[in-house]
Amino acid sequence: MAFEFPDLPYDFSALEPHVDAQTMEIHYDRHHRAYFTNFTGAIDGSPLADQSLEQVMAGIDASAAPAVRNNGGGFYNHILYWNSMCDGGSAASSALASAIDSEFGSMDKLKEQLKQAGMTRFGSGFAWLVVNNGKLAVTSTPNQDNPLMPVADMQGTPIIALDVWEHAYYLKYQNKRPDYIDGYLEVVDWAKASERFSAAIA
Ligand code: MN3
Repeated sequence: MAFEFPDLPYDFSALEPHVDAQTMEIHYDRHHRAYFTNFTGAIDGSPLADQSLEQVMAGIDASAAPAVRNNGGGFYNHILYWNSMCDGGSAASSALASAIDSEFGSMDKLKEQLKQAGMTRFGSGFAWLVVNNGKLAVTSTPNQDNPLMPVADMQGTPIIALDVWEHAYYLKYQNKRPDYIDGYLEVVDWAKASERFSAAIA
């Protein structure tokens, strides 16, 4: 199969004021596109080119080529990040909402854990809501790693992705990562997250 660089699911300005249009344009059109280009270049002509992106991620162990790990992760992670947000945010399904209540106590408690995971990820990386062994959990990964990779501290099926690289927020928020995370949490697409949750526990 040939990998394709997907469209952004909304306009650059859709997430204003929480994520500004200039950041979105640079993030999508330069950062994400560079990961895509470098990833497809790195796997060109190799057996990985015939796998799905999820299969490639599941094969990233400690011996994986850095060009595949970093650029493949960057390609996958940003697709999920864009699809973790929408204009104005959205509501969780009753199934996801009740799983959040039983696992974290409330949606607010989950947001606190996501914020904490994003704030305490030193340097660059991502925070995640995942399904791990059938249960929701919050985790984080360094650089462009993700929970599909066997190298991750906690493996699982990603439900939402929170990019905490400085390129995700520095133009608007400078060093104030906690304020960016608060903004991100205002625009989470819990409806799409609910679809991923349902698929993950099926
Ligand atoms: Mn990024």
